[in-house]
Amino acid sequence: LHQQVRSAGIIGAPFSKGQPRAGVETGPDQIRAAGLLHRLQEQGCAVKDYGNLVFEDVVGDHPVGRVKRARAVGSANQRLSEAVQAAKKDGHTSVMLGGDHSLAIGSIHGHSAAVGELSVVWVDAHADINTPLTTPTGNIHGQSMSYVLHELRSKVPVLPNFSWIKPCVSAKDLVYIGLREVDPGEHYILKLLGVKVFSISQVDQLGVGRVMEETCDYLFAKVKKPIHLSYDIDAIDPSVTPATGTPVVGGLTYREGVYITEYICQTGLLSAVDMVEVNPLRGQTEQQVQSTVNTAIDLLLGCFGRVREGYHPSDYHLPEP
Ligand code: Z70
Ligand code: MN
Ligand code: MN
Repeated sequence: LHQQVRSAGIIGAPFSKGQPRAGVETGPDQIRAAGLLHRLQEQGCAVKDYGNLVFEDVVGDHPVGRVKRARAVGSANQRLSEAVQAAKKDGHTSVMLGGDHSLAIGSIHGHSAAVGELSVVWVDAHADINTPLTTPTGNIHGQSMSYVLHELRSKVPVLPNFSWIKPCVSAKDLVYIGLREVDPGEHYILKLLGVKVFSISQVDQLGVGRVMEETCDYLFAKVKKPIHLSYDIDAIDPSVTPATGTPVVGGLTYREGVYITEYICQTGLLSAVDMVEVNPLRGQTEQQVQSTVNTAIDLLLGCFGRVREGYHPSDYHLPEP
């Protein structure tokens, strides 16, 4: 309908053990209940809903060094990786609804296993690139990128239930947008690897338009790889998306957030998207929850061709008096 025909393969990942706060596992059902599938279909997008994954309950999942709940996270991500591979093999753009951001491990792994080398655009207040040895919290949602980057292989010990993970992304194929709460070890890693970062300060300086132009110029410098968009809802300002585990003041505006999705969609290279860290239990009012969930939906609609300027059918005829 609007530009090319697309199809979304929706995978619900009701998982919260990459971080300590309950409720983020209800994200997929809340996002569906607010009308995601209908809204996608309304804009001409074919939709296949693969339902929610069911995750293994791991007993005796005691900390490994600082890292919390490694076995549950490893097991859940292995299932997710297989689901993303299946969605890609069915020809869809994979849409993973989290759940917490530790799920990017399996989503990126499965995407890469199905299509090969990827570009990753990570939109987040946080870099989520701590290793198991630099993590200040032990929460794996703050470590996801460290498990999938080739360049960190020798810095990351193999955790229980993580041995299936093979690093599959090169540092040069990763761009961050919106960062504003980065730990010292993460900042060191970003500089060491020369990762392209548009912090929220660069968004202020350049404007989101130039940030997206420069993001794509950078990623497409050699070859155009399929894009994996990993979108943490906490990238957006908490005045708009307060229902999330770790809101950080001074985030992307609603408009900047949506523009990122429109721009990525228009490249024609979007191949998988994660929408994570929507936590309805963290909203203080129903309005806060609705604003967060509706923003997550609008970001996903932007990924599938929604444009704010509006549309008309190609055979539109202007009525004459
Ligand atoms: C911190 C850590 C994080 C989201 C918090 C925080 C990471 N850097 N990610 N909330 N979504 O625990 O590693
Ligand atoms: Mn994150
Ligand atoms: Mn975050």
